[in-house]
This record gives sequence, C-alpha cells and structure tokens, in this order.
Amino acid sequence: MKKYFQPEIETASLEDMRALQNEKLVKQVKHVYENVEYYRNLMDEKGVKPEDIKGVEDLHKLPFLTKADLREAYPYGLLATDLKNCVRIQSTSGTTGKRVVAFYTQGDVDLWEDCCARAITAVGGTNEDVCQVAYGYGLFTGGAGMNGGSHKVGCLTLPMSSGNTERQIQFMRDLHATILCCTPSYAAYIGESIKDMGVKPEDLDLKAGIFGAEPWTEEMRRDIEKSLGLKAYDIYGLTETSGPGVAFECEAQKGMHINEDHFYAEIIDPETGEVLPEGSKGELVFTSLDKEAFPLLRYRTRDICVLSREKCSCGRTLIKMSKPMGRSDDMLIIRGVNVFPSQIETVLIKEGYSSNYLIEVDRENNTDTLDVYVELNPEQFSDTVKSLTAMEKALANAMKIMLGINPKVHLVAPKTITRSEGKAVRVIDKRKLHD
Ligand code: DLL
Repeated sequence: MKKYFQPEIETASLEDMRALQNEKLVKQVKHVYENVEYYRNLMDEKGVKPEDIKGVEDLHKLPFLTKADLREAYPYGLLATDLKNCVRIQSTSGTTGKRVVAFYTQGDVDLWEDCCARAITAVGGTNEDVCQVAYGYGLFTGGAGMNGGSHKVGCLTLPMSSGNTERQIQFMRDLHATILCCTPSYAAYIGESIKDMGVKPEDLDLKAGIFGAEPWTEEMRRDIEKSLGLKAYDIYGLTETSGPGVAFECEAQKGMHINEDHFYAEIIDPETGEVLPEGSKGELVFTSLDKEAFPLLRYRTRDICVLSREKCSCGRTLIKMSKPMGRSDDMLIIRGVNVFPSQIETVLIKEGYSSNYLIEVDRENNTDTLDVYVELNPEQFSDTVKSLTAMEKALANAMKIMLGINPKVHLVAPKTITRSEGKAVRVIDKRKLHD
C-alpha cells in the first residue's frame, strides 16, 4: 500500500527541505513585491527589498499580513496575477459584508489538492477506497479541497456535501464508503443518526475519518470512533492559504504534519510579534512558498499552537503543529462557521437594541448552540409578551442573515446583564474545546 503521496517531499531531509524552501521563498517574495502593490507598500514602509530575503532565515524582516489587511484589500487588492489566469475563488465561512476571498490559478488548485491527497494517503487512502466528502461544497474550501484530493488519490469520490443525513447514511451503506470527510461535529451527528436509524457501526465499511475546520477534543475523537467504527484523523487549514490540508495527521496522531514545502510556519508572540523558538506556544504565522494568484507572506492566522520537529514514527519529516489551542482574537467557530462577536453587536445596533448583550456558546449532543441574551431598553420593555416573541424572532432572523447560522435570541429585562468593571465579558464558551 502506498504510504506517502509524495514521498520525496514528505520524507525529505531537513537540509533538502530548507534548500527547497529558500529557493521558493526568494521567488515568492519577488513575485509578491512585483505584483501586489498593497504588500509592496508594506515592505517599502519597513524598508525591506526582495533582495534582502535570501531564505527563511530572513523572513522575520518582512511585515505581517492580517485579516484586517485582507478585508481592506478586498476583493482584488492582494491578487498577484491577472484575473484571466485565475480559475476559481473560495471564501471564508460566516462573515457577510467583506468576506475573505481567495483566488486560485490552476497551479494553485493543483498544489492545494496535492496537500489534501497527502492527508488522504496518510489515513491509508488508495484507489480502492470510496471517499465520502460531507464537508460543505460551494464557497467553503472543505468540500472542494477534499474532493480534489480524493480524485488525485484515485478514490471513488462521493461528493455529498453536508446535510441530508439520512441520504448520507444510505449512500455510505449502499456504496460502501470507507473514508468519511466532514467536520467533527457533523461526524458526531452522523454517528448519532446511525444509532437512531438502527444501523450499527459494523454494518458500515468506514475505516477512517478526516475531520477538521473546527476545534475538537480527544474525548470527541473517541466518541466518533466508537459510534462510526473508524479511526478519526485531524486535518487543519484555512481559506487564506488554500483550505484544508495545510496540515494533516498521520497514523502516529501526535500533531499534524505541515505541508511545509508549500507553507512555511513560524510561531510568534501575539503581543510583540517576536519570533519564538521551536516548542514555544504562540500564534501560528504562514508564508506561502509557491502560490501564484493569492500568495500571502507572514499571514497571522490567530491560531495558538506549538511546532515540533520531533522524529515521527510514520517516517514523515514534515514539521508538526499541535492542535490549535485557542485563538489570539475573539473569533468563535460555531457549527463550522466563523463568527465574530462584533458582527452580533453590529446587528443589535442596527436593529435599535442596546449593546448590553451576552453570547453563550455550548455543545449539546455534539451540536453547537448559540444563545444571545439582549437587554431591552426600558421603553421596549413595556411591550406585550406576544410582541416580545415577535421581536426575538425578527432579531434572530437579522442575525442569521449576518452570521449564516441561526442563533436563539432571548430578550431580557433592562439592567439584568451583569455590568463589568473591567473588560466586558461578552462571550461565555462552555464547550471546553481545548484539552
Ligand atoms: O476551516 C478549512 C478547512 C476545511 C480545514 C476543512 C479543515 C477541514 P476557514 O473557514 O477559513 O477554513 O477557517 C479556518 O478554522 O484558522 C482555525 O481557527 C480553524 N480550524 C481549521 N481546522 C482546524 C482544526 C477551514 N483541525 C480556521 N482544529 C482556522 C481546530 C481548526 N481548528
């Protein structure tokens, strides 16, 4: 059985990997400087020229790029090639208004799909497998990325997208799916539904699951493995750099191997921006090494994690990242959708409510719940119960349009939400997603 999808890269010596990264980085920086005015200005402000970057050792000289930059440059400001060379866009989940829009040339799609193919091969996937892709298809990168990776491996691909769970299970059974790709919360939900339908894990042919796009615990991993009768693997990625497959778990399951021939990783102190030594906990920063349409130099992911070059029993030499342990901003991932508290606040103000609110996120039966408690102004409070219910509904609707997911809105009496004496605590996340 093929153990690696691209063995020469996945098991390269550190020396060879460095040489490759250095060579690619020099070209990538030049490409960005010559073609992206936005980043050229950032480099000029810092007084760095492409010639100053001779290899990854010099990366620290380059300015960071943040999500705010991506929003400011929306939609074409970071595009590094002519639009006619692009074949695809994908976009981040959740945010309406100025979403992050990423562009891909055919070459970019290819390298992204290679990364996903490495992840599928790492869980034992071959051309004898049936790979059920139950990540969302569309602008979200999950479906498209894993679909492409599955093709490259030669699996029979079931492009199910998410939802329609009964049909998922029927196809899974009838077409003998062996690999399932979806978010961990959807995997858990499929597990429960199987039970409700009277199907046993032994009735299925699943052997592996590739789950990511949101934080999940070891406990959840064990539950999913039991309910679906498979081995569950983690996968990491973000739209800005490509999508799923930036890093993936192997059979050792001690961190995720980063596809560092395409994405160079650094860990920085989120407060000072200083680069931290290997093994330190900090914010993950990625530099793409060979992207054509949407290259990003020193992109701050806001994900907090640790890098390790410890030898891996799987034989891969690619550096590993830990599971993300949290974020250095306030972004929440609810049912796979990225949600910022500021979006909720924007809706409240627009709809004429006070900005005294509390967001409560929890997980019931492996599904995220989002409750928003909003304080009424005294004049709103005199309204009847009937009209309050209608107001709650209308507000929930407005939030659904903004966030892309359905919250439960609770209008509460004036002055009932605890005031803070320091920083306001707006979010209570009860999910305990990080070990
Ligand atoms: O979630 C891409 C993806 C799709 C990854 C399918 C894996 C599988 P975005 O919607 O842009 O892209 O969200 C990216 O999700 O910065 C992390 O905070 C979080 N995230 C992604 N994978 C994991 C994971 C896709 N395995 C943001 N564990 C990232 C924890 C994850 N968090």
